[in-house]
Amino acid sequence: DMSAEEQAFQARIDAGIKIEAKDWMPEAYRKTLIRQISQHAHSEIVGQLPEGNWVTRAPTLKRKSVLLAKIQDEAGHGLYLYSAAETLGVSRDELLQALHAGKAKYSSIFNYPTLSWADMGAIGWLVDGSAIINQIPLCRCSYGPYARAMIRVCKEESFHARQGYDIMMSLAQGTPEQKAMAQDALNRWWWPSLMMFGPSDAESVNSAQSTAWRIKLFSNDELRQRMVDQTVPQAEYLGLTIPDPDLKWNAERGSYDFGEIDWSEFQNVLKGNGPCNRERLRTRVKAYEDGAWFRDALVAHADKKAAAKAA
Ligand code: FAQ
Repeated sequence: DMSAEEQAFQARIDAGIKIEAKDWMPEAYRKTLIRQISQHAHSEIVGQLPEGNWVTRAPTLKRKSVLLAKIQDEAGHGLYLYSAAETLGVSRDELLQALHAGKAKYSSIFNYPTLSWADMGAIGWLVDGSAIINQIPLCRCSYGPYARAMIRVCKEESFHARQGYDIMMSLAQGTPEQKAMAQDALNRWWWPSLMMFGPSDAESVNSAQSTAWRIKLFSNDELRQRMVDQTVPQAEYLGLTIPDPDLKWNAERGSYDFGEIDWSEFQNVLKGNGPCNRERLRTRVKAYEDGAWFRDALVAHADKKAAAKAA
């Protein structure tokens, strides 16, 4: 049973009116958004680490500057999203504490290792490609600050996806060894990329309410299907093979059928037992601790300025 306030709120959502930070909202709506936006922010921040691994080994100066720019964009997205979460009344410190304590989630995809340069191509192509498919609808979600943040984020993500595909093109058209590297990266990143969209609709506990609130405009499975349909022709153009023997065009549906995802692997990564979970968290905690002197200095400087002004 909805209260009169809740009914009015739902009516605004149904009418496509954006909810702003100072508007009344149900506590559960606030909580859901804090959960999703902070997970998204943490994903951007932790998501810098797999690529950071290759900055010093990029094959050319140009590749290195493009990769650096991409990783800096991700830092920007993270900060942008933490600010969006803060509009809901949570502090950045609380959010970071939850991440560092291993309580907050971030995308499963960033718990996989980057073993070769080709992984920089596969991440841009498949991971940023999936992120765009998931985030374009979020530009129209009901919460104004999140929706507006997504517009800029999506523009930058499409540059990221293209730089990844460009790396894949160079490798796929290169020597047999380079082409094999590209294939190996596709083999390792394909299934984890499909897992980015979350559990199947049947298992997605948050979907019904998030859809009613227009935080989700498409289901996990719908977006996952969109990713497969978009990516298969791109793999064909590269001359690479998607590692799924069950992948097959379904003329009746006008979509590709694809094999079953290994959901036990997904659950295992969510529980903290993926190949890199511990290393990722350790790296973030160390970065935070190593930055303590700088945060202290900022506060000391601000205090000094305030004291001088008061005097
Ligand atoms: N990993 O009921 P649902 C990027 C959790 S892109 C970890 O379906 P919901 C760009 C889920 O939180 C990546 N956990 O949940 C980049 C929930 O647990 P909870 C970030 C996952 O929220 C590229 C539980 O499973 N993008 O960073 C995952 O309705 C390259 C049940 O699931 C976003 O966050 C997963 N893959 O739908 C950066 C986009 N999937 O919270 C660097 C915004 C599900 O109840 C380099 N987020 N879970 O404890 C969303 O659209 C949604 O939150 C979904 C999940 C679709 C991810």
